[in-house]
Amino acid sequence: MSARCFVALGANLGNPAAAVSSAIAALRRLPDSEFLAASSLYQTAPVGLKHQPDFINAVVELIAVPPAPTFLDMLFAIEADFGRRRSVRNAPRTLDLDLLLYGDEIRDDPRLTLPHPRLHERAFVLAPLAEIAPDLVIPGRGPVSALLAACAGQQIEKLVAQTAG
Ligand code: PH2
Ligand code: MG
Ligand code: MG
Repeated sequence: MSARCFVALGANLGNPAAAVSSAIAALRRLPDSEFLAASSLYQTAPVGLKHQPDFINAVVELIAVPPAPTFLDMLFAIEADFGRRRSVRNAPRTLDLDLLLYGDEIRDDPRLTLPHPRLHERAFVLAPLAEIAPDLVIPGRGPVSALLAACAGQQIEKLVAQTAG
């Protein structure tokens, strides 16, 4: 069994652009999965708790072989490697990895809700997702492009990739 997955990355402590870039590299190296694409990095205003630093966000696409709960554990292990300490909900973080979609699986259990329950209302997820999968339709929610259009007003800025030399 395998599934086309999308994972959202977010960070707003330390050097968040470096953290997100090296987390993308860690996702490329994940066993039992095939890395397909990474979006640009985006600088985004915090949603939820307002008085915290801007975030760096991105989304990656991969094919995962492990079942969704096992794959989620692999994401949590990467968060832990990046020094993530869990405190209050929506607190600043060194690295957050959210499983957005695992194929077209729909589930709602205490550990894992699929599709991610807030992805459809967050420009910081929808913009990088639309960049790498413009024709994607979110099960139960609709086309990613229409969802993103409905999020106008949320402050996000695509960062231009720095080229060496
Ligand atoms: N993550 C949150 C809450 N708010 N805001 C932005 N801009 N980016 C995030 O990644 C983010 C957030 C909870 O995980
Ligand atoms: Mg999150
Ligand atoms: Mg999370």
